[in-house]
Amino acid sequence: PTTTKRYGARAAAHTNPTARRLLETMERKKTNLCVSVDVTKAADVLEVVRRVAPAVCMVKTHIDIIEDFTPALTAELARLAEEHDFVIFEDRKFADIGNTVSLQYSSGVHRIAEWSHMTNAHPLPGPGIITGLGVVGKPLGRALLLLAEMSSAGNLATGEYTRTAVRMAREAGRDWVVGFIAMGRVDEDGPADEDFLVLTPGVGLVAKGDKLGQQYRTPREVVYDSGCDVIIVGRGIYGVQGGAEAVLAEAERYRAEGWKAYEERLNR
Ligand code: S5P
Repeated sequence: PTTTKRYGARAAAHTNPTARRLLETMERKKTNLCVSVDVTKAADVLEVVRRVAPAVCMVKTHIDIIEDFTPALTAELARLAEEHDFVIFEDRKFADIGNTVSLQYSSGVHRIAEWSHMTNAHPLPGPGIITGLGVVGKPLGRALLLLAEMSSAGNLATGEYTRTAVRMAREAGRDWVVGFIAMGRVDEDGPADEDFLVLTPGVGLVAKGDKLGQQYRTPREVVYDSGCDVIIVGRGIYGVQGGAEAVLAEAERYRAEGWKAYEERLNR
């Protein structure tokens, strides 16, 4: 059902403020591209983000890989998100019991809940992980995604595991669990008025994979064939040869491909 609706129309009907903001941004900037900024120096993170900002609806971080982390980095990311109109997604992949994840989300050096609009969790520990993160994130208007599927070869998130993830999201409610990391429309069996976001990593226009099990599909395969909402691209963009200029050009190329596939999906 969601695959035939415009992002803007979906925004208007959504009850979660972060999901609404993301969908509005996608419509306004004409982009379903999330850039995954997996570099290990604060200055390099900010350089990539400043470059790709015009082309993205979302920036995804792994804050625990930064070697010179200080709160100034996340403050600047938050400022850039306002200036350039994108959502920040800390790809933390929480995977512990409710009490522990609520501490990991709110505290430590990174204080993820303070600056990251969206984060994600493995459904593995059961619904307590969703509740535990919700205690922290819900009052702040944040949003949670569940990892229902993964892009890497041999992963265990398939079949009944995936179906249970979707059921857990439905039971938690879309004012907190707004969607999934998945490779396709895992929510297809839902009612017509249901709206989950599907964000999909493992996207590349050149490489087919890496040496560690990552598997890539094109933006068209992900958005048109599989009906996903957001493409997540890391090394395909920040790893491109040719310096800073090339990074924006490559982001713009993925943005154009992803948007074209979305427009074609609407007119199918
Ligand atoms: O199943 C997954 C889930 C995620 S969030 N597969 C993934 O690759 N990711 C993340 O997406 C991964 O942690 C990395 O940050 C990004 C993909 O990076 P790329 O360089 O392979 O595009």
